[in-house]
Amino acid sequence: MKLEINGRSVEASPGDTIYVAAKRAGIAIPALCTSDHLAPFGSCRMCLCEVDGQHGTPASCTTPVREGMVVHTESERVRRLRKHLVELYLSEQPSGDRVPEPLHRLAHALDLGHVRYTQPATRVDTVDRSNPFFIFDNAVCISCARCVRACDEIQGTHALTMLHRGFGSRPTAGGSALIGESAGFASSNCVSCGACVKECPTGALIEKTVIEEGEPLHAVRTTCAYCGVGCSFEAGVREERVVRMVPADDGPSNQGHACMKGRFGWTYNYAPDRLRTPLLRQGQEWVEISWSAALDRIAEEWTRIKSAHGPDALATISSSRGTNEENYLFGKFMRCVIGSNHIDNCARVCHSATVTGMMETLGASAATNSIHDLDLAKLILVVGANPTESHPVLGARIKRAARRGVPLVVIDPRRTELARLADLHLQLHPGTNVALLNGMGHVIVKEHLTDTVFVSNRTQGFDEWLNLVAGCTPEATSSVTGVPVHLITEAARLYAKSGGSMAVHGLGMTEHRWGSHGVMALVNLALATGNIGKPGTGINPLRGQNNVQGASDVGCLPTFFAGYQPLTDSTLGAAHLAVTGRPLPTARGMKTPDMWDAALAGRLKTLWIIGYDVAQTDPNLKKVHAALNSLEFLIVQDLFMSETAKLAHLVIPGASFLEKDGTFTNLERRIQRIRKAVEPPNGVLPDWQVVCEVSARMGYPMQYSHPSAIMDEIAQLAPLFAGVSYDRLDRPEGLQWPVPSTTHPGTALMHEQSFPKGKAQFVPVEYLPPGEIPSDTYPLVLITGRILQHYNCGAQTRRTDIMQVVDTDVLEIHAGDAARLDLREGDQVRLISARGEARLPVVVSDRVQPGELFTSFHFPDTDLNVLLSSSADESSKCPEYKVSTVRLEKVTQTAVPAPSMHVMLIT
Ligand SMILES: Nc1nc2c(c(=O)[nH]1)N[C@H]1C(S)=C(S)[C@@H](COP(=O)(O)OP(=O)(O)OC[C@H]3O[C@@H](n4cnc5c(=O)[nH]c(N)nc54)[C@H](O)[C@@H]3O)O[C@H]1N2
Ligand SMILES: Nc1nc2c(c(=O)[nH]1)N[C@H]1C(S)=C(S)[C@@H](COP(=O)(O)OP(=O)(O)OC[C@H]3O[C@@H](n4cnc5c(=O)[nH]c(N)nc54)[C@H](O)[C@@H]3O)O[C@H]1N2
Ligand SMILES: [Mo]
Repeated sequence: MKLEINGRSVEASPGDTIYVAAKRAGIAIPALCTSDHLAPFGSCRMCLCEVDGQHGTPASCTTPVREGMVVHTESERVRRLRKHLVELYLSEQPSGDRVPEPLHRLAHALDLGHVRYTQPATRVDTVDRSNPFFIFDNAVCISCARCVRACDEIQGTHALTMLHRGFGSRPTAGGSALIGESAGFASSNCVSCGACVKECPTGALIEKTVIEEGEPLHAVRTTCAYCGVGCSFEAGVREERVVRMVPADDGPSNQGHACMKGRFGWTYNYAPDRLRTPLLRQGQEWVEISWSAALDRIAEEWTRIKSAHGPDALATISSSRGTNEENYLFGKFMRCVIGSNHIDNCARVCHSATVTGMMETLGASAATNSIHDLDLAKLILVVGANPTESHPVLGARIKRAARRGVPLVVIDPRRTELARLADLHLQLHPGTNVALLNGMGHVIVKEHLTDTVFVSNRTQGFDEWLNLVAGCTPEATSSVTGVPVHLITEAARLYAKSGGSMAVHGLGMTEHRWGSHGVMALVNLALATGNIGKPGTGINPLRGQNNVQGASDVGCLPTFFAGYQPLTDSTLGAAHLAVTGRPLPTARGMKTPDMWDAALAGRLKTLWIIGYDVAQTDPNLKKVHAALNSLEFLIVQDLFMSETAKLAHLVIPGASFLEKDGTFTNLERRIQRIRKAVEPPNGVLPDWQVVCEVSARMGYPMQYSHPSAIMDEIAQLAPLFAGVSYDRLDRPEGLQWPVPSTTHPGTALMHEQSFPKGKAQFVPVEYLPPGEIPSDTYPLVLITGRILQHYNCGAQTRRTDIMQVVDTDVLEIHAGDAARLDLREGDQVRLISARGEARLPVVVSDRVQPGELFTSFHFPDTDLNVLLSSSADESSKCPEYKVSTVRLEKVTQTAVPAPSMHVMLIT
């Protein structure tokens, strides 16, 4: 439709507001309370306008367009009213330098000199400094409620509300808001995502780093280096120092949103104990050595060991925290210089079961759909994932969908935030996914809810699956899983009948004795109901690390070359030789757990570990420590002196994501740029340059002028990335692989027409019990996983002000178990398994069921992973982190009072 704004003809769509139509046409209307991310609200009144034939001056941000409408936003009357409004705002504000910038600009533009109204209309001078990352200064607030709406509409946490009326009106967080004053952000359920700070138009909410260091002078576009969502950020830089990270509005996966860690948890970059110099162990001492001495030493030791013991005595574990380019080069180094495939990455302990399960059924292991599909799905099924803590920006998107009325089904033994919000929560016993998913299959078949056309055109092996699920009655399923029959039936019906069901899954699916079977059982359901290859459907593993997808994609796996090409492919072998000048070793290499066995057996003599704290995060730590201690030469390359680094012979400092160029690939296969915002400290070399230097010293120079040249080589050798180049990546959307040619736009949705295997394969999988079942000695089941505030080994988040929010791992226990064991909140307990013991404080929590416990693994002092066994999924070797049996003993310690602890459970 057409309308006229300020004499110009403007095109608009039905449902647009005047403000939106004007903005699209390039007509700026002043506004303070509007935001592209929020529903129209109309509180600030700055955007008022006149409409011919209509009385009054409506707010353009809340007035819908009509065909033929004639609008004036700069008429004499509108400008007069606007000027008066600005004057009223200013009358409440402090004067001089403290006048918020946008009001200052408006006053100037409207020629507003003198403010006629004065005290006592000034705002209450209250400042809330209780949040560790930002302050709220009511004096410069204009009560537009953008912060309150951001918390409700973007993050879905509802931590803020408007308090009082009239002059006293102001936003507040938490506490006893309803009865009067608030206790501030720290006492609220605020998750410090920063959405309110970003939305605040006046700077009443502002980052503490900006107050301390000053406003940034320029910004560098980059990608967050925590989880696999891959949020785009603008790194604000002032005087060679990052002072603020702001999520980018055109970020394809985050659309301007962020979480606590990405938004505020980057200050580890400036931690005083960042490694700055290579360190060599001499006896019990660490000695600082020069870069050239360190690089020489690696080359010498590796040359010596290789010639004395052969290539099987050397291995590398690469970092899913590093870039694609770095990871590719470590793979290349192992293949071309050492001549083996002994390289792995932390995908092994994470989603390797997804890779195996999806490869076997679909022929490709990555997420079939995109994050955007969460907005298209007609039902969202979350299996063993806790995205509001582990992938918070994606979690917030699922919350928004659920609040729009999209059915949400959650399968998780714990009552997570999404489980509370879900239409159905299937609270199964840990380790029983296969049984539950087969049981849902039984209902789908019995009630004729399969998609017969899809099954016959696109799949094979259906009859074998039918045979299997025929025996999996809801009653039998219920007795194994503990999920009531009616929930199993209802969930199956909803999933099959929605018209577009999207499954997302996490480690509650993979980190099990039968993890890859769980993944296959889920794929079977998607195939049977035709929920794959279409928008808003699919199988979508929520990959964990910022670049765990990429590290595997570019070949840091002992079983595949870059692009998941089989090592024995002769065409690949020829191309490899032509491009690298060296043959591609065809024998499979060692997986990480094989490396521990080889080290203990004396076969593996040296390991080079990059950005991966195995000595804290791998399972069965006593074994891992023994393996590391038995090495002749351990090299660890990290930002910090991690638990693994403490066991090394040589420690090499790393450059952080803010200090280097490269690319990360997120959980929807999206390759995105990271860009150097600041110099690394003290001339630290980025990981990719370190491997080039060592390689050259070992007689195989790898010369690249820039990481873009490394990407060009990846594109040359891996058909999945054939069309990827930095030129093409230099746009906000990046590129989603497969990108088979330089003109191919990338792939948002996989398997639309066919599967890499042609037809997808049903793989019937029977339920088998977890590695350990509760016994009299170990009667409780321990689930381990993560919390919102800390990240994996914690090396980074523990070096930020996040410590003011959470400063310990805690053991969550059901109230009934706590009472039975005479435990009170804060009591220290010994957690004992067949492998060893850990010590940590107890918190009573309704997130866990009776007989089950939960804790995280973010603090080394907890020694948590000492408890876990080496039990793992058979084919992928993904460890069984999610089920261990334990018993609890209260630590009777009278002399020392319980330490005060900062804890915040997300519910
Ligand atoms: N804040 C934060 N975010 C992170 C990380 C972090 O450390 N902190 N780590 C990153 C990494 S590396 C990864 S891999 C991802 C992981 O992200 P998630 O997969 O969400 O991680 P977890 O919390 O380990 O486990 C998810 C859920 O599985 C459930 N679960 C346990 N056993 C079972 C079971 O038998 N069946 C089912 N259906 N569910 C079960 C747990 O109760 C838990 O809620 O997060 C990434 N993001
Ligand atoms: N109990 C239990 N244990 C678990 C899990 C669980 O669910 N339960 N989950 C497992 C999973 S899924 C994973 S992925 C692992 C993750 O565990 P880890 O990979 O060990 O943990 P991270 O904290 O991700 O980071 C490892 C190291 O990388 C360093 N680093 C970060 N960026 C860079 C860089 O650019 N260069 C270099 N050189 N170093 C860098 C950090 O300082 C840190 O020391 O933990 C596993 N452990
Ligand atoms: Mo992970």
